[in-house]
Amino acid sequence: MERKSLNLLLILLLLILTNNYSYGDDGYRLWQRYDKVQDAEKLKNYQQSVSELVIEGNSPTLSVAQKELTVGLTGLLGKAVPVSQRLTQQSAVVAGTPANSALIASLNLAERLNSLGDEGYLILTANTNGKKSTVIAANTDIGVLYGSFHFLRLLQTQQSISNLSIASAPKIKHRVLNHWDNLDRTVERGYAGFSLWDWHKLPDYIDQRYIDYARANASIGINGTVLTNVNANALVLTKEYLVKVAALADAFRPYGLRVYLTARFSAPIELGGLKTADPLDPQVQAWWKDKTEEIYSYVPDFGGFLVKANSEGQPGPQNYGRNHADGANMLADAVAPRGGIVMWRAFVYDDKEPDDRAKQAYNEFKPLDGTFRKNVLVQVKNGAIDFQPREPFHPLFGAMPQTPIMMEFQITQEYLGQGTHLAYLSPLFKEVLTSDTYAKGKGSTVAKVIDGTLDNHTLTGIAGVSNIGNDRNWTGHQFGQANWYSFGRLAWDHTLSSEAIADEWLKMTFTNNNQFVAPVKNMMLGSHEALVNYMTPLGLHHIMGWSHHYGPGPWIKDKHRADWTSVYYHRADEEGIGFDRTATGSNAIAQYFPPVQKQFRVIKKCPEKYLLWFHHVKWNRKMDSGRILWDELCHRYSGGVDSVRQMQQTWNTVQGLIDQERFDQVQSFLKIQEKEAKWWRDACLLYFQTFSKRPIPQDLEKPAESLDYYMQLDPQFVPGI
Ligand code: BDP
Repeated sequence: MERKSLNLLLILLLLILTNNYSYGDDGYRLWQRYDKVQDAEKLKNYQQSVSELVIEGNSPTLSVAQKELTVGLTGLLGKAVPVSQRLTQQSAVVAGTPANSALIASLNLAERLNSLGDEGYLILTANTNGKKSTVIAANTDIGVLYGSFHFLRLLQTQQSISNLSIASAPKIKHRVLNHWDNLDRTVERGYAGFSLWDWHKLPDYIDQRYIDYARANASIGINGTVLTNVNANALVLTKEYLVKVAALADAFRPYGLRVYLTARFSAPIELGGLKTADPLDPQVQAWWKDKTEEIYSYVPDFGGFLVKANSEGQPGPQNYGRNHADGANMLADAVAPRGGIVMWRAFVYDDKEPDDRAKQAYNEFKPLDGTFRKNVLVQVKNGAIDFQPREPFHPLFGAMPQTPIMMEFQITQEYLGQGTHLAYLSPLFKEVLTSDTYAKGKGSTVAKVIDGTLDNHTLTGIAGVSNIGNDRNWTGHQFGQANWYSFGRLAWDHTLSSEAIADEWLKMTFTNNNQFVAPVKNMMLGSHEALVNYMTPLGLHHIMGWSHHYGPGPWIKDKHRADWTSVYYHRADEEGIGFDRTATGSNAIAQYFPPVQKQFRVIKKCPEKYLLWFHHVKWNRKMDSGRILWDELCHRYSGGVDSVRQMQQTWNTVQGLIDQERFDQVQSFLKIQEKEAKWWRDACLLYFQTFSKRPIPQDLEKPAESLDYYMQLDPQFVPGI
């Protein structure tokens, strides 16, 4: 190489090394970045507090814990951290269980560890063999791994590690991602590329992504993954696919991540050649038992099945005159000998037009309380319609005390702007979890139903429909990562605040610089409400585009199912708007416990955020603001757009505080979000105006186009269908 080009190369290298942000960052590393701590004082303190890493014992999980700690600490401290099997220095990090580590055993932690179960851990500053150490102790290796991630988080978020006394254990047992991934790698309602699972190359090729996926999940305590779509393909239960499933399970196992599959109810017919899939038919039962045994022969710790049955055309026990419990129990019996579980979904509605779809799950499931096997969880969506931007909590929470009820949230933003809108979902999750069902009097929150404390269940679960795909940054939108993250953190501990979760996520994912963290956290915390305002304010719901659910479609009507149309839900007419779910209407309200009914029953008392969910309200009704309903609706829609513009401004102020690549992407996506927020506002207001026949208030921005224009928009090839 010529001297001149060598010089140029050196200068380039120097530039890269001296300026952290001159090269791009594509978001692949999620919140596990482990870059050197920037604050000099804290860095010094950490360097002094961590001299070596001592992990006694040996197991696949301990070795991934060791690897994570080594890579993490080396990166964060900017110096190599020696690993040792024996304690040699002051200020070591000692990780292990009393069973595999003499050092940990010598600390007599049994009493403190006892209450922490199989997955909990302690992080303590302790005296080990006369040396001051940081101890990560647990009953099991997986607890050690979880504790290791927690310890790394302390450094990533620049907290003190001097006098630690942390005890943590998950409040919910099964913390599961639901992938709606198809075997052809398309993802139903997925907006981040194709499925991570490269079935074609499995089992022989183990993509590093599988490992990084498992690491990310373990770092937030997610311990289960349902690999396949609830609209299931029976083929995944064939030998050809089971060997592939086994390869994924092997890759995930060290990280405590168990694999589950969706079971297509008609599989005994499709794969087994039987004439029926009747759950009470002995041959069908035997088929599932054999099939389950076969699955366990490939995946010895297979978690069990997730089932969507008799919903949206999926086969199920009702095809044979049986009920959901008959179906669930048959599968539960098949997996029970191996400790498996069945997650039976309550998202059901049949093909007859109901007087109110919101009532169907409750009507079908409540009478079955007490008839499910012990290893069945009924998985209930957070609201009774369908993952809308905002829904009141599902009335099934608290209504089936004898049955473990599992929460299903949707992390992927099917109804919340899909791939490009920044909507931080922790506030939505928290709003549902903290709702009071009054099932056993005041304080019977949804969280207590699902963590088992309300009705004394030890089998507990929470699921999140994944937003992960093979996009380099995993979730399409950089801020989609925050929703995956917050789902995991809340699944572990639902008492965490949205603010605390956003704070740690931002620090780990971007920077600890408060000039960045403070405004962006604020922006995140308001983002869900902003979206509700520009899409479905005041309790409106299900008014999006037909089938792909992209963009506004309040005019959707006359389709083959009324309860898939928008007019069925908003019921706008010349008098007013909203779905009367009180006694004068569908009376869905009666499915709630009386104190909840009381909150929603009369228009005057009903919180405005749920108003049009429960009531048909006159256009000229006075609202809390003093405006009439129509004007309030206009203000909400406009306010939503304004909030997005505010988000754009906030984001523009942080340029230069983080890498340019992620900054640019978020900035571009916010532009799309603003464009689409306006689209929602203009289309909805123009359409509803045909009923209200009132002007849009003077002080508000006027729609850019005509109603016809919006109604004729017909986006093609929307992802995720
Ligand atoms: C709806 C989705 C559909 C899912 C269904 C479900 O549009 O793709 O299959 O939920 O949860 O919201 O089963």
